[in-house]
Amino acid sequence: MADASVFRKVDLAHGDLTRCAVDAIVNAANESLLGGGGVDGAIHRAAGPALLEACRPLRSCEPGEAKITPGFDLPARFVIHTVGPRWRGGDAGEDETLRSCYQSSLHVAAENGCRTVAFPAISTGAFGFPPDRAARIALETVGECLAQADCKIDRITLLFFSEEDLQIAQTALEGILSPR
Ligand code: AR6
Repeated sequence: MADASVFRKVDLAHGDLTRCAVDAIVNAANESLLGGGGVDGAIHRAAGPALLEACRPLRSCEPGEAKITPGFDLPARFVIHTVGPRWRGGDAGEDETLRSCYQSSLHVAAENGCRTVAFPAISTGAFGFPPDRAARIALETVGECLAQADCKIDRITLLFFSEEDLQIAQTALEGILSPR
């Protein structure tokens, strides 16, 4: 587990990802990368139609992988599109795929010179992943990435759309920082 001090570089917040002025926001997309509902729909609406045109040549994205486009009309410079797992009860590799979404997104971010990255709660909407389990995986994975000696990311925001989901994540962080 990552040293607790790495979490000084992690912000847990409540808000709308499309308003985040960071180097890259992460989109919880589907395999087609051609848009959808939830945060994906909101990102495409706020970025403008050029985002869809930039996604077409990427063709598709496997669950756990990540691909990058410009942010177009968004305040964020880039959008990193990742595809979370669909919840199937927890024994179908969902945790590993979700972990891979965070790892792949941060890898792509660093490759493109991003220092600040904001994530939504991947898979916890339409894909049905339990929010407490997802928050713990998100925190552990970004903590491990930030703890690597060669990590070039300065700040990671985990952005929750509801106060309730933010509270769940704060409780998950307390559990990681002071395990019983
Ligand atoms: N800012 C931040 N978080 C948001 C926003 C927003 N503007 N809008 C929604 N959320 P979801 P998934 C939260 O369903 O579960 C799409 O149709 C939301 O409350 O967006 O990975 C894609 O095309 C929830 O906590 O993504 C895929 O088909 C979280 O974002 C599918 O949904 C994720 O919910 C992906 O499902």
